[in-house]
Amino acid sequence: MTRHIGAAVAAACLTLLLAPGVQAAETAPSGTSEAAGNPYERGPAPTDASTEAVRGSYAVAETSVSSLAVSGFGGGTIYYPTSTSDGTFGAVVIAPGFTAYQSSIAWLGPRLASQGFVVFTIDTLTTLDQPDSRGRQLLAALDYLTQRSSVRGRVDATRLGVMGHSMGGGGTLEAARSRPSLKAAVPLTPWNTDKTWPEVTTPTLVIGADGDTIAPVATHAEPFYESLPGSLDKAYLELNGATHFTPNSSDTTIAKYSLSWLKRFVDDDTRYERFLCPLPRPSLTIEEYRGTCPHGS
Ligand code: 9J3
Ligand code: ZN
Repeated sequence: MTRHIGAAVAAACLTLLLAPGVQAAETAPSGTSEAAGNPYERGPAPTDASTEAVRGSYAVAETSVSSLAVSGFGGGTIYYPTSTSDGTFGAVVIAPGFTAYQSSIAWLGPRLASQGFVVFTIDTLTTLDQPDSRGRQLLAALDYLTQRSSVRGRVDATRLGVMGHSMGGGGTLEAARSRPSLKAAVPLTPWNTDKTWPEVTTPTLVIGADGDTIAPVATHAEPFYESLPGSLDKAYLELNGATHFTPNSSDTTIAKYSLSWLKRFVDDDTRYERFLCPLPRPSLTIEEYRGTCPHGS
């Protein structure tokens, strides 16, 4: 945080008012079926409408992280559920693409946080950083989030995921390859010069766009997906009528399947399995969907 920076003192005090008092993990989250066996479920039973909604059931607050207060990445914004009565939450860090800022992926922050995740949208050290660097920065941001951030007490450091757009999506694959403990990865119209990812052991949903001319699916998203191990929980969603920049604005299909993937693999929430398996059929928004079903087997 930015305690030593004058302008941020008020924000820091506000955060201190909101942050304390997260209950012990032993506390049963209310409104969930922990008795049925999963202590990580958060929020009500999902429906098509809830997974497609612009906001989920949790009220969300945000706190800005100055680049001057961190190292290894460029700062960002943490979006988090305000509830302190549902235990800790899984977390996801999201990186933007080449020449872009956190603003380009900001819509995902409150959208996913309101469903019960701590979400950290980041800036990179420079906007020209390549995918390998973006991968390292995603991991540095996760470490900051779980170890030093003002919301660290709200985060379950054992349940983490990564996402990113374009070169940030390429970085998402790099991060997963470097840190097998990650529970989920979702590259969005990913771009990388490395076309093969057999080393990844993290469940990965690759989202491509049929009209992408910057990271064409034939030379990026598709070979990335196909090169992931066949034994892995993996999926390939190709958006219909979409471009390289579709992930830069609110998109119901990206949100529904990213959320379902994070819920299924960060929270081990099998209530979301039905949105992933059997494989979604082609539609007005889905050009194609490939995957290994059922998951977790
Ligand atoms: O992050 C991206 O949008 C990657 C696509 C790109 O501009 O690559 C050209 C070097
Ligand atoms: Zn490779």
